[in-house]
Amino acid sequence: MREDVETKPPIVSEKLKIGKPKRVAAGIKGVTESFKIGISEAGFSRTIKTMRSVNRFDGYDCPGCAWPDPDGHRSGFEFCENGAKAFATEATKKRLTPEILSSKTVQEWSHFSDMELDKLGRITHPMVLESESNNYEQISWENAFEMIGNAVSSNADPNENVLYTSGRASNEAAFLWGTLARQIGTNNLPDCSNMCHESSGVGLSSSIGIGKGTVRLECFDSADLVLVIGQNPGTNHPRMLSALANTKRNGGSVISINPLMETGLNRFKHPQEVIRLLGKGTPIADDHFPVRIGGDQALLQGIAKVMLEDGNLDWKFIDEHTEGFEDWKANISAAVWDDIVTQSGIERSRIEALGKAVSKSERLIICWAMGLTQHQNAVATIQEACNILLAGGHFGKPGAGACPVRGHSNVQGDRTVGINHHPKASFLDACERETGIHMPHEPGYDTVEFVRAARDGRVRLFMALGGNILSAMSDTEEVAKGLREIDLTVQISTKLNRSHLVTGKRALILPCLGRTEIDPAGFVTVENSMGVVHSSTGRLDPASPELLSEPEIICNIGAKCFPEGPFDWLSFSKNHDVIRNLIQSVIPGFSDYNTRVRQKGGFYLPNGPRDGPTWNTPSGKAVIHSHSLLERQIPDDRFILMTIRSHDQYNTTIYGMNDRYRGIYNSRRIVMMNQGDMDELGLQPRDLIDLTSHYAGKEMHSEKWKVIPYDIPRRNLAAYFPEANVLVPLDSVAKGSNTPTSKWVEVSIKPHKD
Ligand SMILES: Nc1nc2c(c(=O)[nH]1)N[C@H]1C(S)=C(S)[C@@H](COP(=O)(O)OP(=O)(O)OC[C@H]3O[C@@H](n4cnc5c(=O)[nH]c(N)nc54)[C@H](O)[C@@H]3O)O[C@H]1N2
Ligand SMILES: Nc1nc2c(c(=O)[nH]1)N[C@H]1C(S)=C(S)[C@@H](COP(=O)(O)OP(=O)(O)OC[C@H]3O[C@@H](n4cnc5c(=O)[nH]c(N)nc54)[C@H](O)[C@@H]3O)O[C@H]1N2
Ligand SMILES: [Mo]
Repeated sequence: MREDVETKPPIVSEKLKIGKPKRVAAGIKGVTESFKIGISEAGFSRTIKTMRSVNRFDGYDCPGCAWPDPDGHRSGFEFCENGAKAFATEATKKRLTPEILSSKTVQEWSHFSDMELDKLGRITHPMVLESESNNYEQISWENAFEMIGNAVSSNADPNENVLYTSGRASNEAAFLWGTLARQIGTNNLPDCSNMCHESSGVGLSSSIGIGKGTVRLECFDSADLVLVIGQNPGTNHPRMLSALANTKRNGGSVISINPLMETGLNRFKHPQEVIRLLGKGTPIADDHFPVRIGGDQALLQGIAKVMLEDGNLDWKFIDEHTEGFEDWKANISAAVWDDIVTQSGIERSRIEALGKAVSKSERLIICWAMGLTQHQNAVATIQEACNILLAGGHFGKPGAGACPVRGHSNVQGDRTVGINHHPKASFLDACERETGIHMPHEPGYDTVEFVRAARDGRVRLFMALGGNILSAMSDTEEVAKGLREIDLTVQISTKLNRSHLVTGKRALILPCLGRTEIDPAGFVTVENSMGVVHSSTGRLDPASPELLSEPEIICNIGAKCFPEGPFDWLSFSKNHDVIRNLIQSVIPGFSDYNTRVRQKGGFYLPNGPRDGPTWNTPSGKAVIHSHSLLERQIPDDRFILMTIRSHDQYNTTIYGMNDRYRGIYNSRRIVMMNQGDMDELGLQPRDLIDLTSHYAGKEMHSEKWKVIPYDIPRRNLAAYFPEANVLVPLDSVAKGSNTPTSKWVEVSIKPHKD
């Protein structure tokens, strides 16, 4: 089906410029960049208006990331450079009208780069791609909903329907989306979380009884030690640097564990504290451990070894609150230093010093993101981190705890309100009671299982509430194969991306309001990375009068699929308060939802390990899990590649071609390599190489990457996603969470020959 539509962005020759990585994050440059980007895309007055309201108590929730806002005082401008880019890309004045979109075939559009597609602007009207056509055409909302209703009723097996969610969807939209899937009769609810923090959810749930972090923002003020593992906050969670600066100011230490020394962790100038802008900025990390890719489990076991030898543990806490300690102690004692040092790439004496600091800490926070979650042993590694926190008694007190730093601004909320392919029976029972809809209990597909099912011809309808499954998922070609097998693919979205071009036999685009825009049904709500539920109110005029809110789109689909009831879909379409009343009756923790969410800053959801500590586990205690290290044999000619974000992208949305903090300009098709490895292979900066990934006998190829020298451990490489997703094998996943191993791709390298 339209096999000639390009699944990947074109390879163009760019003039790559290599500079020095930046030593200081944010500062004046961060502020000027923010305004420059905003004003160029959205215009002066819209930029000022929106930037004044972002993350304010009565403003809109920045779609840039899930980092929380202060509970108390907030400055006039609570923004960061990347929040500004996220705003500008949505509030842009450019419009992708039906005339423009239909003027080219999907094949022609597919030769545009991802950045060029995004820069076409906001989609203004519902559009359809008919099976015999290569051009999208305008369709009425009514006919579009009808088409979906017919598709659902003609699919004999409910499991032929799949509903994907990207983590920007509000609680209201997500709750309705999950309900729609279940009324269709399936739990096929893959979501971006499957590719993101699923490993954290799985690991933490079984260790501490909740799949979420256990710290509040103010904990950073009183922590005496914060470990930042596998995370690049300077680019991806810039407002986190303020919290880390507070830790430092109050005498605490920050330690970075990352193959790369990321900008922002060295020095940070708060963009909102103008007085400080001219100074040198706050130094953040006291120490940096350049762990080898995938070496964290070993490093954490090394730290645990030192803690156990020191004996400076919280014995009372261990006794009262945990199980599994003795097994863990035996397991860690048996771990061999040679393996720990080889896998982590860090000398024993350095690990011992780190272990001592951790063992001495009275209030320890461990933060992590994709550097831990996207590995084969991700769940085990996260549980090792949790073990360290449990052994030191770092739960249920201020200044301490687990802090998985979420990505998409409402990915955590979506999970809370039911976007889950294996929901709990208690949730389904409550849903059934309150909606009258019979709820299926059989687990559904996650993203990997969806791709397999689609590829094997077992999916007939795919609908996406935002996102870009084609480019975000591993193994781009397999995803394309899968999507092309499907009868109808539907994208509810704001901007065009490659998932609108590589489609099912027929395809629909349903354009929706964004966060920044006025929604006649009222504000929506989201949950940040620390479990605070709060409101988000758009203030800008919608990009087009045709746009509908996500909840209204979902309600109309529901009404067309199930006109006979028992659920009165349309009664939820015009007032978001009504949806919140329903959520409140189904999900614990949301009592007085509509009242409490109108209070300044919203409200915290209950969190046993943080508030008690109490543990919602089968035994009522936190579980210390023991794991062995993976045994890995990497052939001599192979490298380990991690796929990461540049400073100029939001996942698959490419804002620009620079990675300013890393000193890489004007190209994204680069591979960062240690100078020693380049010398050994006789490679010069900018030389073109071809990459082949290897997994379980399968090889995947990608050509023409420019190599650049970078301060990265030997035999480790870094490249940007989504371009590098063609190299990540579908079957290479984290054990227990099924998350693609985007940070561990075994590759071999050849110089490119024309
Ligand atoms: N501006 C901007 N903000 C974003 C996003 C964006 O794309 N752009 N995306 C959002 C989303 S959805 C998410 S999930 C977050 C992602 O936030 P991050 O997790 O910070 O994003 P990545 O670029 O994937 O960076 C992973 C970091 O882990 C390190 N790393 C890789 N492998 C390993 C390893 O084996 N061990 C250790 N210790 N470190 C490793 C890399 O060097 C890198 O610094 O950001 C969110 N915020
Ligand atoms: N190799 C590799 N792959 C990865 C990762 C990695 O580190 N390496 N990271 C993974 C992670 S952490 C994540 S979270 C996923 C992200 O996966 P996704 O969430 O699927 O992808 P995004 O790029 O965030 O989706 C962007 C699209 O969302 C739509 N959109 C934007 N705003 C709105 C809105 O308000 N409403 C609606 N309905 N649509 C909107 C626009 O059309 C835009 O093009 O990617 C994963 N893929
Ligand atoms: Mo993410």
